[in-house]
Amino acid sequence: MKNHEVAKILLEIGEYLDMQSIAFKPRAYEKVAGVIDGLEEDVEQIYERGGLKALEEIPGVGVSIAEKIEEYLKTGRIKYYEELKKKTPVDLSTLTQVEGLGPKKIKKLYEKLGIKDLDDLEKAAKVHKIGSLEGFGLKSEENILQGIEFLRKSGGRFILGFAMPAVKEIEERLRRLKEVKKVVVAGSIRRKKETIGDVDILIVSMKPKPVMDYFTSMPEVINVYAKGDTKSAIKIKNGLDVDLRVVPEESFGAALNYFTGSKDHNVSLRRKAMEKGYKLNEYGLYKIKNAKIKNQNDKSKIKKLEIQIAGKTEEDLYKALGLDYIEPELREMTGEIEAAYKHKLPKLIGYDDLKGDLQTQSNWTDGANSIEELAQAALKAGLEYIAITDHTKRLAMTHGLDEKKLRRQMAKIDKINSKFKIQNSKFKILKGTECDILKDGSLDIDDKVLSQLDVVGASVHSYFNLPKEEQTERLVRAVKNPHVDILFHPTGRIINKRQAYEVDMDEIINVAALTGTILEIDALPDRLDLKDEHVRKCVAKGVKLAIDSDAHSATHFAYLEYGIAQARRGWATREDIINTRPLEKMKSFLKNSER
Ligand code: DGT
Ligand code: CA
Ligand code: CA
Ligand code: ZN
Repeated sequence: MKNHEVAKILLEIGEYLDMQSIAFKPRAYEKVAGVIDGLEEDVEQIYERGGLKALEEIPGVGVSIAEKIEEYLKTGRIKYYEELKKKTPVDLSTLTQVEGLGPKKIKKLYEKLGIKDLDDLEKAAKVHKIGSLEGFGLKSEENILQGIEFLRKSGGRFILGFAMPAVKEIEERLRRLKEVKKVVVAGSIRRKKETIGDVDILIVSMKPKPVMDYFTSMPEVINVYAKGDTKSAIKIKNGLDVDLRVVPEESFGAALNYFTGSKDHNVSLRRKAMEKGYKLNEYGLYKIKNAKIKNQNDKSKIKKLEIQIAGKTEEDLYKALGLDYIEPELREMTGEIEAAYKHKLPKLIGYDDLKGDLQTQSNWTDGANSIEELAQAALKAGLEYIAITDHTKRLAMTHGLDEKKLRRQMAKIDKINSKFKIQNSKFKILKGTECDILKDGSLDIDDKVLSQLDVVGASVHSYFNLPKEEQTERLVRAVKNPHVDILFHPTGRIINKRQAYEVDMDEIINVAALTGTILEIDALPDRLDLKDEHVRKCVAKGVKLAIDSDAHSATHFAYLEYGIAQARRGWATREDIINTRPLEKMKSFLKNSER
């Protein structure tokens, strides 16, 4: 289908004409572009069917535009467009997406400052070259910078945990519509990938029209790409694209499976189906039968009949393919299909399995809440214990604790714990630390105090750029330290912001296997450090893991869900995660692992 490419070029021609302050014509091009983008039939087919004449029958298309479309269909280019582009060689389609920038302004920015693309624009705005330009001003410079940030964000991938509140809200609202029978969010969201490209929602509905009307006119919609009876696509205010598809009830499982992906997993399932002589698509799993059919002349013909044998649910689909059910988090083509065939898939840790949280920061350092408030919130979130692990003194900007303050905090925790006991609650606060790992791998707090704590976590917050060998040695030394129970956020990455430091994770995992040191999955949505592949290696080597919220506020316990998702993506079971154990069992595990 060539409609979109053609429309895009026509739109740009209009914009180039607008730059030259030509009257009326730009608007005509813009309109035609809109019409062609919305055509049901492919312009190429229209042209093949009736030539120039047929093109001219498209509303708004005159001879001159028809000839340009013909030229494009024949040669793949439009000379007129290329000449316009040569005169003002800028990345027009991107620049016009920046709020407040129209063709005329873009022309001025090019002529006065040589700005051709988003990077140029950002550089110029940052050094205030734009604010002093006639017709711009400081306010519009600021708007431009904000527009760029927004664009960059929406162009890139979104962090799952940060995008989910908006997604859940839409899902809930759809669920409440009386015309909607079933709603489920599929795609990378269902697989719980760290980052998502867009949102894929499936619904079952007997009356899709009002659902689509509602969906495309929700208050957060800023663009409607498509609206139809079975498929609509929108962009919402935060930059996320959301696809909505209506699927038939009897195909629901097959559609859910198809739109959950991953693509590679789908391809492999389809191959599996073919090996069995079946056919799999997003409507179902089909057996193909040859049937004799008589035509009008009473001659019999062989016709292939497709009979649906599965696909109403995902479970029946996997079963019919001879596979155990594969959880969405595993559908990344890393051996899950073979394991499902051999009944060797792990029983993954469940979303309700955590009993405690071993990394939280209070307002003794950079957390927002008091120890007590954190404990209350954790209790409410269904946990039985948390460790308070405030930063240590080297992290001066967080007011990190020294030995003296740590001792005071321990006394305070004892007090709060006895209060919990008085209230007849079994909830327990553990004394802990997120002890800073110094440049040479030694720790920031003396051994005597460390030995009095219930949970010693250690982590790197400085010297991210050491050579790989040195960084690895530094971490190995910390892992080998007999006081260290858990290595917190082991690679230090922050998704979309900071690369992991250079470190040999295989070596760290090997050493942790020997020392019995626990590695952490940090559940903050932009950390999720360890990555799934690291988790999987830990599981394979018997290295135990902790899933911690790294809470800096009482609301952050909700993020534990994403840490669990990460563990599941790494094929971890409940036994692999130490804080699935009740308090006493978890504590005795920590003691035993002490060397
Ligand atoms: P994303 O959006 O980049 O985070 O990743 P996904 O996995 O959500 O991908 P998306 O939104 O492009 O498509 C949703 C699912 O639809 C995808 O996981 C698998 C299925 N799908 C899409 N295109 C194809 C395709 O060309 N072939 C197959 N087999 N499946 C596809
Ligand atoms: Ca998607
Ligand atoms: Ca999609
Ligand atoms: Zn930290």
